[in-house]
Amino acid sequence: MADVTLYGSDTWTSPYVFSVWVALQEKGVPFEMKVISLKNKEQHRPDYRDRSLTAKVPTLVHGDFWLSESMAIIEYLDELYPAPKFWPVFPAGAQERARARQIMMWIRTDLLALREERPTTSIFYERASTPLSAGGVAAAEKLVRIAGQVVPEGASTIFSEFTVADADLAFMLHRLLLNGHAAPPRIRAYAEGIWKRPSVRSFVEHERPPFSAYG
Ligand SMILES: N[C@@H](CCC(=O)N[C@@H](CS)C(=O)NCC(=O)O)C(=O)O
Repeated sequence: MADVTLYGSDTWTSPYVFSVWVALQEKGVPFEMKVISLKNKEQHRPDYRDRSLTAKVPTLVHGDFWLSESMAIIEYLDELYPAPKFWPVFPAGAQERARARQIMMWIRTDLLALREERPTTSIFYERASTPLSAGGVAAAEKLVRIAGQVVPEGASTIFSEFTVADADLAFMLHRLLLNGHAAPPRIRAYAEGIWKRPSVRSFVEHERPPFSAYG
């Protein structure tokens, strides 16, 4: 039996669960996946709420240690299953690692209008049907500009190897791409390349309940 359990949502739409899932898949460690219904407020059940602290997904359980917040989980997993035996979450080199963390934290804290107007349900369920607001357009432009700066010309990853920062950036870019928004060809090619990775596909293609189940 795996001694690591990951809690996610039953709709498989959380970008934060996605990020942890990719890290676990890439590390190749066994883990058990458990899903809860956010629509049914299962995150607020006292047994889950009190152990996760934040009452959110993802939450990782390792033995009797419960941890939520995707960045904290990913950093913990990287210490639990370190390189070189396991795939490293972050690139080699202090500045590259700092850049990866910068990108991941930025993706988690900025571009609110884009996240609201092109929610992850528009990736996995029905596409968005309303145009972006001025704020959404500004967020989309910022995303594309920054992707253009951090992904080198002709490269398929931000750093010399794939990292979770690529998974996060490609996920955010797919809010645009799958909803019919234009992106420079090399940014589209980058995001679509990352989207083909088996660790990413296994989340993207995971079975989901019907759209009405999302809450
Ligand atoms: N900063 C957190 C965000 C986690 C988060 O917002 N998870 C959402 C699902 S995408 C959630 O659990 N929502 C339920 C709620 O807020 O009640 C992380 O990086 O893990």
